[in-house]
Amino acid sequence: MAASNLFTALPGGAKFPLLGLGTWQSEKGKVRAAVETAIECGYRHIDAAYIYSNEKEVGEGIKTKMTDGTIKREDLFVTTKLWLSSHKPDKVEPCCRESMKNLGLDYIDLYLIHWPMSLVDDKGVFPLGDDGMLIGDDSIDYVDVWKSMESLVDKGLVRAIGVCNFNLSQIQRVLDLPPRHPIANLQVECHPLLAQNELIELCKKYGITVTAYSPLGSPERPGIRTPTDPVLMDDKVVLDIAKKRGVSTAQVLIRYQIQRGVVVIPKSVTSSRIQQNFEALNFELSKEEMQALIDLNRNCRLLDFPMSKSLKYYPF
Ligand code: NDP
Ligand code: 1BO
Repeated sequence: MAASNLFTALPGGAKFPLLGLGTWQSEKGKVRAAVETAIECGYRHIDAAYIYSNEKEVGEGIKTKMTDGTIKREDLFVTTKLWLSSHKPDKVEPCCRESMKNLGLDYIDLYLIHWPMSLVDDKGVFPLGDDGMLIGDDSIDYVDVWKSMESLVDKGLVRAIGVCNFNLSQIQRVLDLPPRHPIANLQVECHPLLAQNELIELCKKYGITVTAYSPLGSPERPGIRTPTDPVLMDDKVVLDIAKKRGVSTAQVLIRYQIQRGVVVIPKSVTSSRIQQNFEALNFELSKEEMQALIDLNRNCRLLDFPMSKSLKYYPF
């Protein structure tokens, strides 16, 4: 049976596909084909970011599939993200416009603040000090960045806005602003070892959709590994469910999010995996299997962006 997309809804009612293709660390020479394969399989949601430095190639993949008639612009949901060195009020719109140009799009479906911290804007996109830590601009408050994001909606450049990597109190501060445009989405690391129950509960209360990043445990994530680091796709509980069902552990991890109503964006540049991951839309985990995955939660964060730990507003 061919898989077909499932959707959640953004606050304004726009359809938001529960499964999307991640593109962080997708090599420039591979990501165009990955996007094309994904769209051919049925994906209608692509997750990009300015800092991934591959938006242009992502855009080429999108363009090919629009030109050959596989999709129309309105069939596709594209997310991208504002980088931290573009948080000043006069830098937000240019960064957004650059992403639009890179992607070849005249609007973005969902534009996210990538992190709550800000970086200085005169030393490149990754300004590192002698201590190897990122150089922040502590004069910028993410609440003001949010206000700049709202003006992008007013101008029609983006359809919805949201945040990534904000903690509970940071989300609450944005919610406490006089109502203008809603927080449409929170994108955070999320998988059975880091279920994010509190954040999801808060988001549910305020109608904010949640996207799970690194849903497969991000095996390519940068940083030093120790032998005790968990390998999510090799977890025994996940393996047992996969074996019993005749699916892959990646499919179990993707399906777990879909059944929680959480949007999920596994990254792959491998055609067979892109297809396989999409087929997670095709089966259902039982109540007992879901409970076994829920019971794995131990607040284990795999990505903590260590070189930003000394910055004001570091969220974790
Ligand atoms: P994932 O958890 O999605 O894991 C991706 C890795 O798993 C790649 O190495 C990929 O290999 C491999 N893989 C994919 N499918 C399968 C499969 N079926 N079987 C075995 N291996 C598989 O990691 P990411 O950290 O990339 O997270 C996903 C996306 O979330 C990112 O790409 C990005 O779009 C977003 N993200 C956002 C962040 C934020 O701060 N907002 C932070 C981190 C991620 P291969 O490609 O070689 O097939
Ligand atoms: C620093 C970028 C993390 C992936 O979104």
